[in-house]
Amino acid sequence: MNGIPIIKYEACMAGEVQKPGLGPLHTEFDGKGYAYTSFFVSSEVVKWKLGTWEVVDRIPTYYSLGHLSIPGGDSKTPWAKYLVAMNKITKDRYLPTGPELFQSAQLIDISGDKMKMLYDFPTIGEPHYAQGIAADLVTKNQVKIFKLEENENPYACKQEKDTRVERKGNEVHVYMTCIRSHFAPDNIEGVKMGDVVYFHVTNLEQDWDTPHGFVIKGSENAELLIMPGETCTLKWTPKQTGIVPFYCTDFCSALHQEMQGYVRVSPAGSNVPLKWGTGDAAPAI
Ligand SMILES: [Cu+2]
Repeated sequence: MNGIPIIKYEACMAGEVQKPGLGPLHTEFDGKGYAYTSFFVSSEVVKWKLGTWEVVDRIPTYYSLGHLSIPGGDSKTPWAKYLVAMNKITKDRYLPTGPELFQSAQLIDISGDKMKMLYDFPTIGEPHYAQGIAADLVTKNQVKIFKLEENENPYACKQEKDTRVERKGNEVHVYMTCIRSHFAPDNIEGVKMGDVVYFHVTNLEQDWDTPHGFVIKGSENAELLIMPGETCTLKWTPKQTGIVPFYCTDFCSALHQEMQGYVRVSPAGSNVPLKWGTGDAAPAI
């Protein structure tokens, strides 16, 4: 049809499971010769054998079972110990939460001949074709930090003493660092109305799970979330004169709340020179 070949149903059918249940929805395989099909209308998982097409086991689930997931179930070698049944509706199962109630997922042991219900838990939605994989595929390959010495971002600042603020016409470039629990510089003046400010922020941390956030009050586009060893840039156009705070937006330590600083914005055409620093070196404001 329209150039697409249509294969006859009988020509591609290996077998048919007779009267397995109502509303077959999704089938996953265990790599041991069995298939598991979810039944949307009769709310059950049905296990059947490839080749003989006979039903060998069935287990009820909560209402309107949708998709199933066997970790690795779409590969040649599934980790076929568990199956997760994802249900679309779970009336009366959990505490009321307003007009919409939670859906649920159920963990089923499929390691033996008989399926065993192990656990059920509330969840949101019913993911279609959700995949599970063995944890060590992720844990042994995960990135924990970006090495600072390999940071080739042209706006990177790899040590605090190199932080600076540079003017190029009406562009102001702030080369900034962050580390628990301060920004450098954290006091900046000499920015004027009509300037466009670029904050190039390098996270100096080389520890796992120590991102820092960066945003300035009135920022209209985004905030930054900077991973250890990474440099990110935020563009900001001041809207009015005065003192404008910037701050870390990602909880990073007990002193996270102190992780902030200020930019003084002067009137257009004023001759306030660029100054920057931290602590004692900060310009008086
Ligand atoms: Cu913080």
